[in-house]
Amino acid sequence: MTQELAQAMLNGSRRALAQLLTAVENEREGVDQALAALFPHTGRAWVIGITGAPGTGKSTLVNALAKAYRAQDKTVGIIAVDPTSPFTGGAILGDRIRMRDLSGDPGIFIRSMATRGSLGGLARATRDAVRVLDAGGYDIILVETVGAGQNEVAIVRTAHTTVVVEAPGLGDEVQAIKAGILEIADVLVVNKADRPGVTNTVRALRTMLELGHPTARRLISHHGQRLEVPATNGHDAPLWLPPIVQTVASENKGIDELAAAVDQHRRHLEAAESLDSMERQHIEIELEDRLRESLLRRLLERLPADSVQAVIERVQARTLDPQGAVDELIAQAEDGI
Ligand SMILES: Nc1nc2c(ncn2[C@@H]2O[C@H](COP(=O)(O)OP(=O)(O)OP(=O)(O)O)[C@@H](O)[C@H]2O)c(=O)[nH]1
Ligand SMILES: [Mg+2]
Repeated sequence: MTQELAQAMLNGSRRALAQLLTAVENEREGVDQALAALFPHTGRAWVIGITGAPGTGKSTLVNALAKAYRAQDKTVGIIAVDPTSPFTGGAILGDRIRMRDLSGDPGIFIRSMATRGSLGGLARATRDAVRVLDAGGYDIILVETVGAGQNEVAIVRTAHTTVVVEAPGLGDEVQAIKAGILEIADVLVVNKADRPGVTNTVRALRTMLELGHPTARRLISHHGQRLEVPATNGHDAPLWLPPIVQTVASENKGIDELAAAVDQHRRHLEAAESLDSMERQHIEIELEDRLRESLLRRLLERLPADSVQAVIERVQARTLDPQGAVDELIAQAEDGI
């Protein structure tokens, strides 16, 4: 059934695309075969991750950026990932309303996704959803996630360009270091630049960026003058220092500059021939994730129903150590894996 959906989507059916995304989100039976059929058609889209603290304006920015790409005649797929409970649903409803003005355009496809299971499940669903849109022929794929710990790391494993969104006056600068979110930024956005405190936020971010990239610029002394030269990564490819772009997403200000910065990052990766190694790294991480997930599932399927509970009790009673418990569970399922 999903195989036919895959074919219908490749033939341009929007309805089939929507159904496939639902199948991915719900891990429906047969979805793996559909994804396998689509896989040869992937690898063309440029995937942009948009992450940042709640309320910084990510959805508004995604909306504005999508319009800018449409003006360049590029088609755009949007995935808004909501890691919160599916029962609150507030954020998604808000996103739907904010992005409503995009919805009549056949060159745009928007999908919100919520976690139902683990964070790992969400990362997998997001990756697969990106693939579906990629195979569907969308030129640009925008993935919005709330920067809340491990989420933004998952996005980096999917995105070519990661945009980190900050806003003035939230003490976000401090949050950013705590979450290590700056380290994953290819482009930094200070949105809500119409609000007071913008210059402070930009200055704080710039300082932190330079601290975080101590090799990004080298100061050399040349005939008594201090010269700044770009450092290299050892292969004579210049390092990328994330630009800081100021935007007012709600007024469409700074959006073309943001699109230009993303484009520059893309050209940087292409010129430095880093794209191949980036893709190889993404694949390696993905295979490791999938392997871990598959092996665990197989192991659990082969164990008697109460064996995990039984070892938990023994560990709690200190009659078995945790690694011993793992060895024992594996031994019980040995012939199965
Ligand atoms: N003043 C101002 N308000 C903005 C700007 N951009 C967005 N907003 C407003 O900020 C609020 C939050 O915007 P969203 O786009 O929903 O923010 P978000 O980061 O997607 O929020 P979550 O998905 O809930 O984390 C909305 O009321 C927007 O209208 C801006 O540039 N300036
Ligand atoms: Mg949002």
